[in-house]
Amino acid sequence: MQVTSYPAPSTWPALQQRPAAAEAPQVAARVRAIFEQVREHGDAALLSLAAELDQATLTSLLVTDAEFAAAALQVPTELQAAIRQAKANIETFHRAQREPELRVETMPGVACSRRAVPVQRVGLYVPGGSAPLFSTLLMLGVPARLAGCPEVVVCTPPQADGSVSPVILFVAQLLGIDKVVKAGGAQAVAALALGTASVPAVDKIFGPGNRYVTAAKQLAAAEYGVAIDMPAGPSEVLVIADDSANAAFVAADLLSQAEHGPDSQVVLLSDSATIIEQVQAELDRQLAMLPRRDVAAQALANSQAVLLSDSAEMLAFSNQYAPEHLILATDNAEALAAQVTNAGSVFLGHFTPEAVGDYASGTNHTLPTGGYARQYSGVSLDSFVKKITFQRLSAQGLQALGPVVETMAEAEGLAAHARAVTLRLDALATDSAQN
Ligand code: HSO
Ligand code: ZN
Repeated sequence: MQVTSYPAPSTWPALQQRPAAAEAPQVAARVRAIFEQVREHGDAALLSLAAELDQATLTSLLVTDAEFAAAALQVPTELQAAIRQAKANIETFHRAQREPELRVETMPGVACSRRAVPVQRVGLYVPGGSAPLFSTLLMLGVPARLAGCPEVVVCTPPQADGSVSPVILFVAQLLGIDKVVKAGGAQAVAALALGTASVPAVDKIFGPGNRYVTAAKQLAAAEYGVAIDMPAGPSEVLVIADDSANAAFVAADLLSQAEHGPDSQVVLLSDSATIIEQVQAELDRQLAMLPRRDVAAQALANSQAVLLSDSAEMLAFSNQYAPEHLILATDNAEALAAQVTNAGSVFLGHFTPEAVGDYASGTNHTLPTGGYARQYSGVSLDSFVKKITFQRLSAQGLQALGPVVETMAEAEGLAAHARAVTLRLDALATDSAQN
């Protein structure tokens, strides 16, 4: 980690720089070509791209019943139990996010309401590769199910032998998801956006992925009328540690983020030079023990430790950085948390590693990165619903509100709008004259 002591606020933006959001033009061009290939050749394109990019020869794009049946047998019971507990917690937290229908009478006879209705067709992208993140399927599948989305399709890249991680299939079954497509990368996103014989087109695409997946989601959103969960970039954590922090715990948290990928972002803020030194020593010690130490070391090489003067300065820095994950490794974490204005998800105190939120506390781990925590929320139940508004006016309601609308419509020069009201008011006047 690079250490900077007491930087002037004018130099903070340089320290807060994420690695260039490298949407290289080559990536965008390749993604566009893949969309064309999927549009023209559908399933055949997915099969040939699986062979080319995943080195997998597939007999079927969809996971079969036999593959599902075999999956559970391959998942150790201890892992099954852990997954069930995580699922229960994620369900409990997300179920509590349900909102009852909102009904308000804004004026006598003017009834307005709002109701959450599920997005009808959703596509969930679950990354595969060296570490298939089955936890991501829990984080997306649980709220999709709770929201009541009628059609849920999962895409995940096949392994070279043409299989999908049994743990991913186990989780899919637990969630009652029977459509799992062996497709990864931009081609999976293209299939979800365009539809093929095997892959239904969806309304919204969720899930993290590499640069190609991210660029494909952006293209799907920009040109194909498909919604996406959020712009996704490399994962990141910022830790605020004062002298009450345990350096070994802090180092472990930094490393758990660093091991995600070489471009992961790790930031340590402290008002104690001693803590920074201790954390660095712990990083060296713990790094050596990690199977993914090469990845973690690369991420750490681009990471910052910043010595600041007090907690107010640390919070100001953090709010300006807008981290995906914020860990408050301090005794007074509650007081600091109250002042957080920009962050995806916050972990309070010395016994709350980010890892608990990544897997099992109940909060969602699909969170805004790259500074988007300034304006985006993480995935939640809300991400899987639209809120439709309804209104109904009684005759009295229209008699009260109609003149307001007539006046405004006339002022905007929209005579047809005014007439839609006037005709009805006239009819009501005639009715009451006749009665
Ligand atoms: N930290 C990742 C999520 C994850 N961690 C999955 C482990 N598995 C992004 O929030
Ligand atoms: Zn993680």
